[in-house]
Amino acid sequence: MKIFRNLSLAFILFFATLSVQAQSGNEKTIQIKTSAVCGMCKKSLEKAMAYEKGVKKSSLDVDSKMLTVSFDPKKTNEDKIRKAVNDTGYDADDKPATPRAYNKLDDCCRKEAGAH
Ligand SMILES: [Cu+2]
Repeated sequence: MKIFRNLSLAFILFFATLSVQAQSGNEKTIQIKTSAVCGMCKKSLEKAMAYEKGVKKSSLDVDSKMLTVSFDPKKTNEDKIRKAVNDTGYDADDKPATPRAYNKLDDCCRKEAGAH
């Protein structure tokens, strides 16, 4: 009977792989390390992402500063999303914030402010 269990496991794996592939066709999820420091940063970044073309959903974890973004690869790409993060005033991985946007941030949201 063991072979049947292995077979059904193989089927489950097969269909799981299929569904992952179907999803990756029109949605991609990336993580971007940002310079966000507080809940206000979270709101501004998630709002900026909501207005960004091709972005389906986004979520920032303030503690780790990681911004998770799901997007449609046909409509946008990772560089455009990082640029949008920069234009909101935050670093995105190795790309620094756009100075003009950064200067518009509230004092508490600037990276020099540190955690609070
Ligand atoms: Cu902030």
